[in-house]
Amino acid sequence: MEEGTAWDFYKTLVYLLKDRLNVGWARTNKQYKYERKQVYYFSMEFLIGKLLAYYLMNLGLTEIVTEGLGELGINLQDLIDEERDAGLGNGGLGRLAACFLDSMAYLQIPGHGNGIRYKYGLFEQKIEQGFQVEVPDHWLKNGYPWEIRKPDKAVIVKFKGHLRVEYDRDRMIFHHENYEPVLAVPYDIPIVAYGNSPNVNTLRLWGAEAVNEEFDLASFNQGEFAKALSNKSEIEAISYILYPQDTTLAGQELRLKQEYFFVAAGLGAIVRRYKKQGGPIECFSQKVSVHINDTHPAMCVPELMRLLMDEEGLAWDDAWNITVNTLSYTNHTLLPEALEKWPIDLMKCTLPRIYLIIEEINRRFEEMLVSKYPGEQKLKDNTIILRDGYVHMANLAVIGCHSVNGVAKLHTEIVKSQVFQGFNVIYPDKFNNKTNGVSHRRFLLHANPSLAGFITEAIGPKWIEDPGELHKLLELQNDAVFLHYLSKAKKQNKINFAGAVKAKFGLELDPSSIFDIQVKRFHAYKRQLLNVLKIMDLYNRLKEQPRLAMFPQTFVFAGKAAPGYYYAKTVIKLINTLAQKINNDPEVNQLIKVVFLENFNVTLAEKIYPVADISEQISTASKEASGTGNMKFMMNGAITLGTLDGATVEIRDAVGKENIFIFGLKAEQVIDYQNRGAYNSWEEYQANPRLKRVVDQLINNFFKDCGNEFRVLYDSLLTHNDEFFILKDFNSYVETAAQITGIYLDEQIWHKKALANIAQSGIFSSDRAIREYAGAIWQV
Ligand code: B1H
Repeated sequence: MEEGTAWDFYKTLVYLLKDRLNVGWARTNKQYKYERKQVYYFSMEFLIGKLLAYYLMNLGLTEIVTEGLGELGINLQDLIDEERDAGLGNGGLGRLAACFLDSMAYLQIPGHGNGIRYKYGLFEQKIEQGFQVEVPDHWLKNGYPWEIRKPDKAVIVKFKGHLRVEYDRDRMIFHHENYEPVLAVPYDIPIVAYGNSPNVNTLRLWGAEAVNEEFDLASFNQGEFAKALSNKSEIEAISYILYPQDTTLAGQELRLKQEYFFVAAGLGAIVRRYKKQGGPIECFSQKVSVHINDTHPAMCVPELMRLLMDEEGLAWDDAWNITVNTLSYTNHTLLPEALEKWPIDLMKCTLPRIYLIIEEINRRFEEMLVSKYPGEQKLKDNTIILRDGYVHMANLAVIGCHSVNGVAKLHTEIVKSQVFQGFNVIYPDKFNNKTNGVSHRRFLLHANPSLAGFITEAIGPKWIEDPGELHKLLELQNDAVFLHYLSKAKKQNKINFAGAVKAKFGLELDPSSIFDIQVKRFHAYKRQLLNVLKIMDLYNRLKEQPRLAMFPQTFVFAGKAAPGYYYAKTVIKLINTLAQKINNDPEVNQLIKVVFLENFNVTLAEKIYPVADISEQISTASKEASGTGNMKFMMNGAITLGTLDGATVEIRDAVGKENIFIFGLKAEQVIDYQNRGAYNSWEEYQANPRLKRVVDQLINNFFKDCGNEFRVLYDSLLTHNDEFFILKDFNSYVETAAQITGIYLDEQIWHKKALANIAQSGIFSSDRAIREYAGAIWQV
């Protein structure tokens, strides 16, 4: 290979591909142009990861490109490695949005993504001396060849300023004056579906810029003109960085601006496009669906009202009907710290017109309550938008959307019976369930080619387009040869993975050990700490009985903690400290190993799911809305060790209880304990010597030189009464973990269970989820 770096070649290859895609992209857009209803998926996060290798596979070009490059002395894999992993999301919510785009393109639904082009994605995680260290993710540094900047489609978004009201007979006209204009510039990324003549859909990400000379400044007056060119850095800060809190809100002004920024830019462009195509505004909701991914884009409600009234001249009631019929909302969490609320004063000053509309929505809603549910104070407190000095965004979303869905059956039930209990009385028909799904083409076909190859050999390639076909694998449950292939694929994946870990971290993994894996964001409710206590207990027992009969096990962890989340970061440190201790202890390290893999992202995830034997899904029941990692593991033939939480309940229903290992409190028990205040963690601790020992080891110099480092964890369990029932579930977890590893001794039985998991995973494809959204919510 001469001249040019791998990066140059990578970029050239992407440009060539984009050229080739342009025909399909234009054709898709044209096809979508007339008549058909358009779906816009609004999300603060799109965790798309790397695209090149996946798109080559989707286009059926991998082989020919490999050969062609080979003739030039270039290795395709080297170019694939050059791509930056686009980490514009925190975790499940962002990756779900990416899988949904994938499936919409595949199903030929005119589905467009709408989000923010963050200059910095989710931080990169380094582990130094066992601690998480955050490094900025400057992913755009060398440019991003997949995106296409569209300056001609830029729009102005207005912040702050004040309103001047003018009366035109019975109509009020609002003039937004002295505002701070921000230029929203769209960057389009192609979403390339699998297949012969694939659709190419679009992910549109908006970047914030100071209004510049290129833009039509004629539309500004003198004062605005000066302002338009000033505070450049303050303006560009809007699309500077993704907030790294998963399931915790960041109540800052900048975050509020981010939310309004991509909502206003996106909706503005949609209305403009609709009108350009000659659509009468009265029919808008018949031709456009806007879906909001959690409440982060909930300002779609007042912003669409503003567009329809202030810009299109509609009256309130007509605008309201169109708005509600256009919008739909997915709730992704019930954790109180994640339910968005904005201080009224902040919103009033940052978005004066939007606030005014919210106030009017709230006023009319209260009026309805008074006439339909007189005197029902509890109902009112539970549902009104403006309360205690805050704007409650979930209430705004429920009132302003025609559909509200949860992301797993259990979650939807809890949504209806707890958080939105009041709304379920007022609008019972709005609520529905859409269990999450994941792209089986990305996380099985692409991520695990050896397993995918054996599947295709056995049942043909139809499963790629129709994952329900995976059912056919059930006929092979007693086919020793096929079970052997399954085992072979897993083993080979593990060998390759161990090689990569050895090369990168110098750590020796045993590919014939059981790979027991927990990868996800670090959060108290996900209970990585419970897993650690289990491993500590195993260590203790091995030290006491070195001949303890057990199959060798490798415990793998990966995931990021929010930079300000002290508890979660301490759990990461604990895992690394435990890993040091165990991996360097010759008395146990032939039997158990602990690994923390740094910087969990989509790229690493694709390598991890295919090597898992055991999938740890151990959240406190009722806390994990759905989970999607659970589905990715299952598809790759891992067996779940988990609680009955989120979509894991549905995984159990699909595979049957003999093919999954369930332990712990059920959601209703957790909720009941909480309601009665009846849990006492101290009693659990006192009653169980094995448990008491591991808890004490957090603070008694079991970890040398760690001082009081893990005291915060100890205190959370005892002083603060173990909010997430770790001690309560410890016993059944340890027992169930022992059962599952016991099964591994018989390969045949194990792989039969693995096969059942793969075979039943079709319903967890995002194709199924998107079909449900398209049919029941978007009506496309
Ligand atoms: C999920 C979030 C989330 N739920 C706030 N909520 C955020 C909330 O930046 N923020 O402010 C970011 C993310 N993420 C996850 O969504 C759930 O915890 C998972 O259980 C679920 O599978 C996933 C997709 O539905």
